[in-house]
Amino acid sequence: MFNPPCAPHPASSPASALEPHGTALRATTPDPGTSALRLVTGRVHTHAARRASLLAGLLERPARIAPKFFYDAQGCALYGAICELQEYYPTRTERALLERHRAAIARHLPRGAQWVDLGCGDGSKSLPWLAAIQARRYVGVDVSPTWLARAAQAVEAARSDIECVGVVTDFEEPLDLHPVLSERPHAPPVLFYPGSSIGNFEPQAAAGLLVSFARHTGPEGALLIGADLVKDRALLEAAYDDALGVTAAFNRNVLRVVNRELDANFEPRAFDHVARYDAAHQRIEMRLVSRRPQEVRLGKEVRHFEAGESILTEYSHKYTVEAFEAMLRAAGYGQVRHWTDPHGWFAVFLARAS
Ligand code: AVJ
Repeated sequence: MFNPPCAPHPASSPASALEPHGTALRATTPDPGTSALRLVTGRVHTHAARRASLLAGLLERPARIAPKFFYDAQGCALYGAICELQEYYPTRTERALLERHRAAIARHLPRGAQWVDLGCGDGSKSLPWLAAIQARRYVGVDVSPTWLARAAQAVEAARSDIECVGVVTDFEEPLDLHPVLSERPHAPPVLFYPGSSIGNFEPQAAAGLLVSFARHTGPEGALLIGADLVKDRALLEAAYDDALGVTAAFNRNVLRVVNRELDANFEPRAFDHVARYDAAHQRIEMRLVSRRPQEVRLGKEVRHFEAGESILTEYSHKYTVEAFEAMLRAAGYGQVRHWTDPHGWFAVFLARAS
């Protein structure tokens, strides 16, 4: 799971448009009404593969649902609301951090770069940077063609001279942007990965993702990445279990996605939203906990849930500056800078080969 597709993003796109095509990237042209966006289809799961992985997770003990399934249209709307909540500090803290230090950060970024917006959503987080570093090309990367087209429209509205390419790819698959990036060999890639979405990955997978980033940025490029920092349990748990219940609705909504994807009959109200901070693993663990013994049909399967039995829906790992810097160095980045907010709640890192 990369970045929430919608600013985060409606995950499911019409299957026909997304049939994987071996590993080669395949160019498709979106409907002309949108933009001069060139759309390239990367590694995407077929609908059948998506359903199979969803079913397999639910039949496991304990059951689990991958966070990418949060982001249907309703999930995107709820995530957008989460980002505006008082308790959910990451979005506004990162935004203020990037605004405050944009000039200092841009000084360390290559000019005339390809700006690679990982999990771009509507592209809004990237717009100020395209000018700041005179980017030559915008490469949106997302699981949803709909969001890619929206991001391209926003970019073209801001910078009509910039080339836009959209790559549809599922972030559960290894990232392979080399064919697209090598089309502009003289424009070093700057990979932009905000929002602490790396937190959804377990440590080994996160380390693997950073290695793949380092392979893509190469000797001339750079990675600009946001990471939420370890802090007081009460602050963290409030951010994932807000008083209004928006995060609870976001979490329960995934059961509606499952009902659609698997012809299931989950009753979202029959599950409690629980968000706990696990200090040993330095992560928020979000779960849906069965309020009573219940049978749930999952297509042809039936899954029994005991009262109190949980479904894991998301990990959100938190980092210390030292630990995250060490992860970037271990991934091959020789030069790492970081900026934090006055509270020390969130950090952005700029990593380069040397
Ligand atoms: C989009 C994955 C960064 O983990 O903080 C927000 C998603 N989950 N509230 C996060 C989320 C619950 C968010 N990320």
